[in-house]
Amino acid sequence: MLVFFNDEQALHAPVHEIFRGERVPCFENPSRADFVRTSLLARGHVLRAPLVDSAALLPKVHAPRYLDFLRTAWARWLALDAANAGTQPFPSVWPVRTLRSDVEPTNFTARLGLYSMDNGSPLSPGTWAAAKAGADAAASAAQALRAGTRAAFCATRPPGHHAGPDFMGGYCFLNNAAVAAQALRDGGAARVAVLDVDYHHGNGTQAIFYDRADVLFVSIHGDPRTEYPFYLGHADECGVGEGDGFNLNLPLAAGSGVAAWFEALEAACQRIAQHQPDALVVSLGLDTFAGDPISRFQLQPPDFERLGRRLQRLGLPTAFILEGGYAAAELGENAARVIDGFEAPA
Ligand code: OKP
Ligand code: ZN
Repeated sequence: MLVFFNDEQALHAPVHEIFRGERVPCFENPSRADFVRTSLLARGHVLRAPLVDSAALLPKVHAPRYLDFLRTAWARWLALDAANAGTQPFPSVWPVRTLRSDVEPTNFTARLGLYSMDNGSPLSPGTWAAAKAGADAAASAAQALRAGTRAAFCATRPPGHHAGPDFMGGYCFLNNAAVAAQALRDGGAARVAVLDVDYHHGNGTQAIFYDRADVLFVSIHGDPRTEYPFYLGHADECGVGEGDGFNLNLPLAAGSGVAAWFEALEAACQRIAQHQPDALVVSLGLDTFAGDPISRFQLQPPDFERLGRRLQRLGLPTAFILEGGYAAAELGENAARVIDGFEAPA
């Protein structure tokens, strides 16, 4: 399978995040990509650097003022105080209901809150470069599919599916899956489907395409009543306006077993086939793995092969975009298994 890997990912390396009120080492860190790289190389895959610039695509899925903020955030953080070089900014105030988000404050922390859904997405000096390279990989995958390649895998980090039209969140900054879907549309695909199998609901991707019928969004995830991102991902979210009927959420109770998960996958695949898309984008979170430290589904390594085989049966040009998966040492193996299943003889 065509695999994109970008070295810039390592430039996004925040040191700690807040977990239960305490600073803990970041779950989403460069070692994740290292394990994926090692595993894929060991299986004989060739890793290619992204070759498409996503700059023109980004404003089609994100608001310009958000992109401006993200691109300049670290420089502005340093401009506040040179000593900030060794510290991480966190938001501390958010424009929730009744507060205004149309007027952009000049205060840095206030802007950070305006453009964040949580305090769990720390910035580091290379965050923009890493996120941009991931979006470039997604655009590269779309271009390859357009040129007739059956499938491509983007070993991207940081992940993207929580990043919405104008906000970061859940370790995500630029929505790589949305970039791929938009690039496929721009390249002539009349209809695209995004299947999000990350443990966490892809609220950002859902929001970006919620009013559109051309991009179907289908997600299998932990029930947001108990699982991040909590405030989106319920079964009654079906789309709005022209997009009504083009959003399908399949939440499962935290702790759900493998059989329930594959039943949901079957429902997801049937809805996707009915959409008759020209291409499929898979938000491939591997945090459904039983050993994931922050998630509660029970998939085992062979189940990732089964997932790959089922997706292969859809018969669609497919772009895999890596999202979550925090059992880092097993991440490479599980990613490789999805590819193996997809490439297994039918
Ligand atoms: C991102 B992706 C643990 C807090 C959890 C949010 C989870 C983001 C998951 N310290 N923070 O969907 O895998
Ligand atoms: Zn996740």
